[in-house]
This record gives sequence, C-alpha cells and structure tokens, in this order.
Amino acid sequence: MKMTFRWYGEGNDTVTLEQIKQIPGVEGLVWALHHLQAGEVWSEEEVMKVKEQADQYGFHLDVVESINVHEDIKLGLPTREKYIENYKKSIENVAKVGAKVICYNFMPVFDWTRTDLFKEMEDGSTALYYDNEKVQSMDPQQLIELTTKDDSLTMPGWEPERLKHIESLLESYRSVSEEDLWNHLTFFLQEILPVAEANGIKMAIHPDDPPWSVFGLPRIMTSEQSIERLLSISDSPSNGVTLCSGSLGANPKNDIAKMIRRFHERIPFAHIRNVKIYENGSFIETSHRTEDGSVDIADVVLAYHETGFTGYARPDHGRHIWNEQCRPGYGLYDRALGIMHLWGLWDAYEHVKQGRES
Ligand code: DNO
Ligand code: MN
Repeated sequence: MKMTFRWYGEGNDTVTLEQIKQIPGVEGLVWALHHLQAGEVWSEEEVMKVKEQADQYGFHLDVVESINVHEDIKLGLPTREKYIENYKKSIENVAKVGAKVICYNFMPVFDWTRTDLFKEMEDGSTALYYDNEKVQSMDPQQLIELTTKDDSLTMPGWEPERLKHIESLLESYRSVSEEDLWNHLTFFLQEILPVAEANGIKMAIHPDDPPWSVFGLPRIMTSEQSIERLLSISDSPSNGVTLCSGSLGANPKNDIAKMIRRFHERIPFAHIRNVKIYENGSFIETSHRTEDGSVDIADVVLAYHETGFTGYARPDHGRHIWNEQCRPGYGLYDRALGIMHLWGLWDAYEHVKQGRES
C-alpha cells in the first residue's frame, strides 16, 4: 500500500507540503489543476509547475484526482469529440510528470453531494453530513445555496461558476437514461483507454457519492454489479476503479471488503474512510475506526492486505477537529489520524503474517 495525501495546490489549500511531509509514510501527493474547468487541456507547462513544488519535498505525483469529464461527454453530445481530444492531451501531459493513475468520475452535474459541510457531532467536532430527507424535499438550487456560500469552502465539483447554469444542465439530462449514460461512458473509455495504456496510466473511476440517484439524475457507479459492468467494458489494465469505501459504504448493501477481494487486480487507487448510516438513509462522515461508523474499516484494510495490495491509498476525507479551519473534509488533523489508523491496521496484519511465516 502506497500512502498518498490530497493537496489542492499552493495558495489553494490550508495544508502545507511541510506539514504533509511530517505524516508518517506519505510518499505522494494526489493532485489536480483545480483552476481549470472540465474539458480544458492540462498543459505541460502547468503540470511542470506542480512537479517543481512536489520535488522540493520529495513527493511523487503518481495519482491525479481528478481530470474531470466534460458534461458534453456524459451527455453524449457531438461536441464531445473536442473534449475527448483534450482529455487525451491531458493524459499525455500528466504522464510527463510521472502520473500512473487518473481518478475520474462519471456523475452527471454534481460530484459528491452533502447537505451540511460542518455538521456538529457529539464531541464538538464537525463533519460532512448528508440528510436524506432534505435532499428529497429540496430543489437543487436550494442545495447549491446551502453548500456553496463561500467560494473557498465549497466541495470540489460544486464550483459556483459551473452551477450557475444548473437549470439548463438539469434540463439537458431529462432524456438521458442510465443505459444512455453507460453508452456514453463506454464511448469515452474506448477512445481514451488506448492513450492511457500507451502512456502507462490506469484510469480509475470513482463511485457515485451517494451511490444512488439524486434530483432524478442518472447514476451508474453504485454497487458491486456496476463495477463488474464497468470492468467488462474493456479488459485493458488501464480500465480500473478508485474503490471509495465511504462513497459505496453509504449503502449498507455494499460489502466493500468483498469487492476488494473480488476486484483487487483492477483497483489501482483506494479511498479509505468510514461513514455512519442512519435508518432514514442519512449519513455522516466519522473517524476511520470501525466502531465509529457503519463500514468495517478493519476488514477493508485486511482485504487489501490479504490480496497483497500494492496500489495507492488515501484517507479520503476527515472530520474537522481541534478547531481547524479548512476545506470541508480536507483538513490536516483528522486525515493524518486516519492515515495512522490505516497504517496501524496494516502494520499489525503484516506483523502477524511475518510471525506466521517465520
Ligand atoms: C468523495 C471524494 C470526491 C472524489 C471525486 C473524484 O468521496 O473522494 O471528491 O474525489 O468525486 O472525481
Ligand atoms: Mn472518495
């Protein structure tokens, strides 16, 4: 398991590279050019700038998250051709700084959805929260107003600039079924996988978060069956999954450890975090410990350990603790604690294994 940490870039993140360097066992940054819109080419010059910063601290840039897919590709519009060509150029350019995995998602309009970015928990910390009833009863415009008040504190994928056109965006999806979305994903992958392969890059789709339809939009990466179907699109080693235990884990029917044991060869990137699910379908992001949430994180890490996982991992999100002011889910403290919890489990399993072998 290679441990990584998501970093939003100089001047765009409250966490510094100096701080990340002091978290045990972190070897690489999970990065992106966050100032670019979906569909734009990531130029060689721009990716080189990130490399220069990472080099100063000895971090690799093996994992990109995310090169976002333009809506026209998801909608299957004729204009997708141009954006697919741009995507190919971006793949080639990130390969020049050593990228080996590109995490992406195929969620229409919204990336991950939450109703509360700083929901207070019993111990006084705050965390990202999804209120199922609120989402059912709200229109998207209300939710946008609730979660994008301050530009610097929005969730990635909820850029106010893009969501200005929300009504027409939603309208354009009215006639797009889940089957259509699968077809558009297939078209996209068939175009880009040869380029990814030629550049030694694995494409790793991130599951939908939450793993069900919101606002009537089609969502297709939600379960073990979806992963099976995604992998059947192409046997290319470049066609893989970012297995996010928190996203898939919001549905109690998803057995994450089982998915790891089944699909481990096609998981180049692991997001490992916990969520606590409530009976009405709401959930909150908790600490990484199994006992604090609904996902058996100890078994998730065991599954990676047993299958000899050599891919990349990150703690995904954390709570906001010790009064840290940061991007929702992306503070330093709780993600660092999460990493140490993951290493604790991993090292213990390794210790037991070595003991058995000697
Ligand atoms: C959710 C997070 C997301 C994710 C993007 C991937 O679990 O990991 O921000 O990074 O959806 O494109
Ligand atoms: Mn994730």
